[in-house]
Amino acid sequence: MKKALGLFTAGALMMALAACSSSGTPAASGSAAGGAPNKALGDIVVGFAQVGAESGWRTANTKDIQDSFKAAGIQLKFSDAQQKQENQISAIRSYIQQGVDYIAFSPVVQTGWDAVLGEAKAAGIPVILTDRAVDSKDTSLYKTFLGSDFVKEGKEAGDWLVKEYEGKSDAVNIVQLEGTTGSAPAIDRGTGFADAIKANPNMKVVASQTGDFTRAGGKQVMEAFLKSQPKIDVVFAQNDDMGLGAIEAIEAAGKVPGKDIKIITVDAVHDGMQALSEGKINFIVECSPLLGAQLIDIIKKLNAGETVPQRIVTDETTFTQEQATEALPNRKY
Ligand code: GYE
Repeated sequence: MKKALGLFTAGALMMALAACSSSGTPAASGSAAGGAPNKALGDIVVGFAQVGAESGWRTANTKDIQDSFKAAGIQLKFSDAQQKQENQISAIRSYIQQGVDYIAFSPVVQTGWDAVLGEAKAAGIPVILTDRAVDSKDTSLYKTFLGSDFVKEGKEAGDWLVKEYEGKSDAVNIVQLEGTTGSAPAIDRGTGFADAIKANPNMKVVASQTGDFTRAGGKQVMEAFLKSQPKIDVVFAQNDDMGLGAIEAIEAAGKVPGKDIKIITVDAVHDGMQALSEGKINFIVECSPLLGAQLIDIIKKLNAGETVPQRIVTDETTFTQEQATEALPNRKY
């Protein structure tokens, strides 16, 4: 026992010496016991590298994050990458150079982050993934991934469709408007949807193309589909904005959205819910953009030296037309 105690004391002494030699004085870094930064909230600086402003979801997400930081009194440096990975990487490098305390970002695509995340790790800056995932094998490159289960969202969209056509064996021709190519939500929603309908040979995705999660993109791709496809029964738009663009294209082609062509979308932002309650969209799977409060919670925990789970999944629901009409007055975004 005595020997073990001696070893412990020697170890503690060595750690104290190491702290001394790296920073001059042991307390210079402000680190408390256990390595927790324990900074006053007002002294914490977080760099947030946002994807862009491509959709209603993104606008709501940006506002919620900015409002949550203001309310918590934590400093926020915010950048908009205009949907370009290279811009996000530069923003993250600049946050590293400025020596922020934490970096949070929503990766526009899944691949290609190992180098810059390695730089953040080497600089000792914890990274929090919000909303979208990266495909890095080394999970020590980030503290946690806070966001939705996109496979589940795609699956719920497909499940609704299967139920809608239950007992019918006529061909159901589906066109899919994909989100940003290579992004986690586009990949995963596509996977979940395909999985849900695969047991029904009469249901076929006859065309699938990216509309980049924008209204203009959704409209343009839908116009092309309406010209090239002889019969379209259903549109699966991987977000509301592309679905809203598709509605414009369908109406311009003299058809009735929601009736002649059924529409399923993901997000449940205000304009999507409005179109759902008007009968122009048939079903929406919710994806909550309100991640700000949870992000603040994670930062507070890390600041206090607590651990956070590697994956935090947001709670979500789905909406039929009747449910949208009921929910609309109380929606926050
Ligand atoms: O569904 C879409 C946005 O990453 C969950 O990105 C987000 C998606 C959202 O552009 O509208």
